[in-house]
Amino acid sequence: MNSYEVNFDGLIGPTHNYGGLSHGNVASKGNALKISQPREAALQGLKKMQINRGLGLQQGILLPQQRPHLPTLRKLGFSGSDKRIIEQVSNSAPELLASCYSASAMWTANACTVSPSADSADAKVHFTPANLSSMFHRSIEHQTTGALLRAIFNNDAHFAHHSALPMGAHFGDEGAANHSRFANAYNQKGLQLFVFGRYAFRENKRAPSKFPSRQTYEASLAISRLHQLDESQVVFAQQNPKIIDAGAFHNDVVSVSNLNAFFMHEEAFVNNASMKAELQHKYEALYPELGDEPLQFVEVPTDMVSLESAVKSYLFNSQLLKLPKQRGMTLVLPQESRENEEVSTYLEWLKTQSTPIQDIKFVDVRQSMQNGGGPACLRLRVALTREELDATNSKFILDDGMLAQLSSWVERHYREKITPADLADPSLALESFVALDELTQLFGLGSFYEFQQ
Ligand code: SUG
Repeated sequence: MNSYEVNFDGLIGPTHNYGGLSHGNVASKGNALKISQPREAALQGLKKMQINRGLGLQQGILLPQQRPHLPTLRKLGFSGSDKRIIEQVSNSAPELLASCYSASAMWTANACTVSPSADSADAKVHFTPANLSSMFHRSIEHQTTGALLRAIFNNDAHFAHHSALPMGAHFGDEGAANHSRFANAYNQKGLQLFVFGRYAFRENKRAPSKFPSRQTYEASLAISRLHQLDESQVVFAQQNPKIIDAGAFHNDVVSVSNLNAFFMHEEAFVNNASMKAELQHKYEALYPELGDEPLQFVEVPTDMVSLESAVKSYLFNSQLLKLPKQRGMTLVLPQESRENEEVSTYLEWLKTQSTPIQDIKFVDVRQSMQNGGGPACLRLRVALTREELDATNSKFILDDGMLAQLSSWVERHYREKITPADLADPSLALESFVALDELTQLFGLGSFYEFQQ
């Protein structure tokens, strides 16, 4: 094998909590102020990484960010020692606490957009951290994300790093969660699908009415320019406003792809038929030798799975994996899909059909799910050639030894529970920094976090 899709999962940070911070994310709002279980959350995440590694895949990892993020609170006018800042904020602006404590960087599908070297004019892998400008607690992620990506993909001959797009509503960008790539192999030229929720500079275009649409067309277009993609290899499609209003705040809540397969809800896009036709047409032009219908659409009709069930179960927020030597693909779903009657009936039916999805597995990531993050949210896909994988910082490609060390690190440092009131306790901040300091040593990162500088 000489090319890989490496999944980089987010290591769930020690301050994982339910802040109810994301308007339009049904689970985040529904579980607001619940007691969280950070230790369990992180172990669930590590277990998922271990299972996928056990399937014969390369498994990468991205680290949690410094939380609470005191530099943000300082920017907002709070001053003094760390302890004093936390006390001031909890007394005078408690609404800021959960945002600055959020472990939301765990959802690495929102870390950045990645374009593989096979697609970019300069033959490099391109990374643009997502500005996540729609949600305050997420808008403070991109700088550390960029620094982490540079530390992992630290080789100018192979990797090109961009800054996040300008902040603000016009260029709202949520990264790989709204981006899919289709190709015959990871190291062959492919087709990139950019999905957006609204136009920022054009009037009278359809947009959701109830919930925010986080990604703009203009942001997607800017990423495709930065990544030096050819027009013949990109498609832009608008997500159905109705589905955003039903709670699908990212496109990966209603579709997932891998290689030549696209698993999607029939109401996912404004104009399914024209989007599919454009994808098929451009894909055929890329691979004329493949003959008719080289792209395989597995489209789920509303009368089999309603929008409500799709959003509740996170059926589509699954990992569609091509395992070594496997003919078809494996769909790794959140266990909530099995618990939803409509979805489990659909999955039983799907098993009897001839589609690229040959196998179905379930994982328990319930702690993340309760904040609206399923198996697919927890991972960033990076397609790499063998040479690029060799040029990647090997500490971040997991082996059994590192997985065991990380589990032990979690067991030693994480609280079993966090209540909303615990965020006012400065010792939680201290514990988190002690844990992160040890983590940077495990990964040989030096003084990476602001509190270490
Ligand atoms: O941005 N939830 C995240 C979930 C992100 C899921 N990612 C993808 N679909 N790719 C979000 O809404 C909730 C945090 C809280 O309420 O505490 C949160 O940020």
